[in-house]
Amino acid sequence: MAQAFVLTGSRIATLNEAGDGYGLIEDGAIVVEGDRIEWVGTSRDLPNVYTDCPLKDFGPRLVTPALIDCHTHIVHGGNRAREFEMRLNGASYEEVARAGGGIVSTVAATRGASEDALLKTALPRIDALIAQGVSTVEIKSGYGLDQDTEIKMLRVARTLESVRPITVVTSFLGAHAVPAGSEADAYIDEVCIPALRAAHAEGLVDAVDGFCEGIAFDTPQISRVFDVATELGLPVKLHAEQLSHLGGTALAARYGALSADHVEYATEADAEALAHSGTVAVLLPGAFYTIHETQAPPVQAFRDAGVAMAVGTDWNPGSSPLGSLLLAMNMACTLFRLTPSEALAGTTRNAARALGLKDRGVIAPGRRADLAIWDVSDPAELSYGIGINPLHTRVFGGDL
Ligand code: DI6
Ligand code: FE
Repeated sequence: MAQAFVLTGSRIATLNEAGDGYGLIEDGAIVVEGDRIEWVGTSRDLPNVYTDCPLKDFGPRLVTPALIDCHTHIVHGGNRAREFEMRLNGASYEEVARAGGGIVSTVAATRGASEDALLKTALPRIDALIAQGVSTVEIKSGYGLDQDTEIKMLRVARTLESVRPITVVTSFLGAHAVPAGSEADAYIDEVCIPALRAAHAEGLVDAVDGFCEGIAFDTPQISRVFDVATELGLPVKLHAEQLSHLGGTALAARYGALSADHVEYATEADAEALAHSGTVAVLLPGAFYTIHETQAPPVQAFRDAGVAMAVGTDWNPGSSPLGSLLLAMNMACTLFRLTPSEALAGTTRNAARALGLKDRGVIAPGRRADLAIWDVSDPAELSYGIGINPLHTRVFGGDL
């Protein structure tokens, strides 16, 4: 096991539950042993037992938990820049769709790409997130919509964790869209659910997701997928109330989902349901921005009900080609009126909760030593900057 060391000299935002939301410690010290945090506090209170440990003084910088992107689709083939240009040249969504655009085009590109090709295009995306201090990333399937390709996507997600210093958490998203030529109910029963069983049997699935929306699946169809997830002992999460109110958020709460994501059209009653089930509301400002949505999530209702809020990039080739979790934090503040403290909690403590991970997301004894050291003094600078990356050093599992 690597020798213990003491990280000193900096301001620490522990993001623990208590205090001002940041859990700030001035002139703090963190004792790291192996891949865990042993102790955290002020330098003057460092216990004698650690005084012989090597010091690593990062000076007047800010230390936070490493960031967690709890909602991405970074494994996919092709890109949708052409349809972006078509739309800006006045083409309607229908004309784009008729030209083969939309999720359908990404499905075709993903089906046609080899596992190696998908890995090759995903590596720069995961490297971009690592460069911003991300240590844990959730990656979904959902662009195969057939068993072989859904499994191919999840294998690539697992491979990413073996070739990069990062934790990958996978979500099966077979219920993402109805493939061309298929009927929704038949697709759920004859393709999606068998693919979920096969992917689970191969150890590729950490959670099960779905897209509950008029252009995707209704609550009865999502329920059939969630019933199988429950039978397999897998947690669930749901893209819910993104474009309309279909009852997805309430459904997610009924299943005790880890998270309900997008939730622009969630109601106060939905917020109460999420609070009761302990489900995290994952805010995805990148999609809201890209599709020019006007209905912001009911952030004040989530606050009033005590719903934990997380923030993710939703990095996908269509509705959110957003490659920066720091920019997602800025957008969550500017577009959804989150405070900088809520935005940072949304990419650390609450993002860990949205993934069901209890061993990270705050700086506290026993948690993973996943840390980010920033060239800033005020934690608000992390959300304040637009397209600015002040990362100085990322510590992954205790490794500098
Ligand atoms: N919601 C979205 O915004 C994306 N998927 C989903 O469930 C759209 C994905 C795409 O446009 O490729
Ligand atoms: Fe998404």
